[in-house]
Amino acid sequence: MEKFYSVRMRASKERAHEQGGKHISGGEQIAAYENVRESIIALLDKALTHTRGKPDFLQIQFDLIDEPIRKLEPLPLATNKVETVEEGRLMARNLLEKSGVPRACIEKAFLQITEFFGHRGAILFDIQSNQRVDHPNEKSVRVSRMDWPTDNFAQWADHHAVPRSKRIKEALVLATKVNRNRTTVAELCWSDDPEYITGYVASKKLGYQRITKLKEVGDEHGCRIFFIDGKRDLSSYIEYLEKQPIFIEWDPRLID
Ligand code: PML
Ligand code: MG
Ligand code: MG
Ligand code: MG
Repeated sequence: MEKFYSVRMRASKERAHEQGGKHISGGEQIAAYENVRESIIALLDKALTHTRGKPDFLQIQFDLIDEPIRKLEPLPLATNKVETVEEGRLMARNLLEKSGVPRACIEKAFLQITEFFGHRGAILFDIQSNQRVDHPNEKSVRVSRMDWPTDNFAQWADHHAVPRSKRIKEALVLATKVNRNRTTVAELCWSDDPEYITGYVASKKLGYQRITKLKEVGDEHGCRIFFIDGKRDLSSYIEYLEKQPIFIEWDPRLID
């Protein structure tokens, strides 16, 4: 069996993340041994050229994956065009509701949303108790060990007339891993990169629903919230997010 390595990067400014530094960039790849160098260089470039600033803390690590890598079909994609942030956020709330997140829970999360900005990982918000349930130490959860082989992604992108953008690829990889799990009801995300204003709502039910404006240009506040069913086991869910290796693989015979 071919061996694969999980390669991951995180970069921050004014100290490391755990010492309260500002998050600059993070990234995940899975590579065969002969491609590890290329992955490390790609992640290094991502961190050194980031629009959130020049990092003064950077960590890149790799480790052997010793369990089977599960394959998942990418979520179907749709793009919703909006003109204003208000329209975008209203659409996000409606898509969350259609995905099965109760209205009261959506309102509660939006009221608290400024507390969810500035984390490097994701916030877990339970739809049963209407509150944040990832760790009290405020660490948030980092989804890891996932990738989409370049050629298959390029085929998918060309077929869907989507740009072959690394950003879209990385976001769809994460959204697919997260939303194909039964504990996830839906995800809400927009970037913390000041120049990037498109975000999305994703769920099993609606797929990956891009929304073209969820914040103003120049705004460095991003968020990633997983609305989850807290009746299910939280620790095995977090274990899945952090540890289960996933490859996204699009089958061109399945036209969505
Ligand atoms: C990010 O930049 O961290 C998230 C980007 C989410 C949207 C990507 C897209 O579909 O355009
Ligand atoms: Mg990020
Ligand atoms: Mg790669
Ligand atoms: Mg970012």
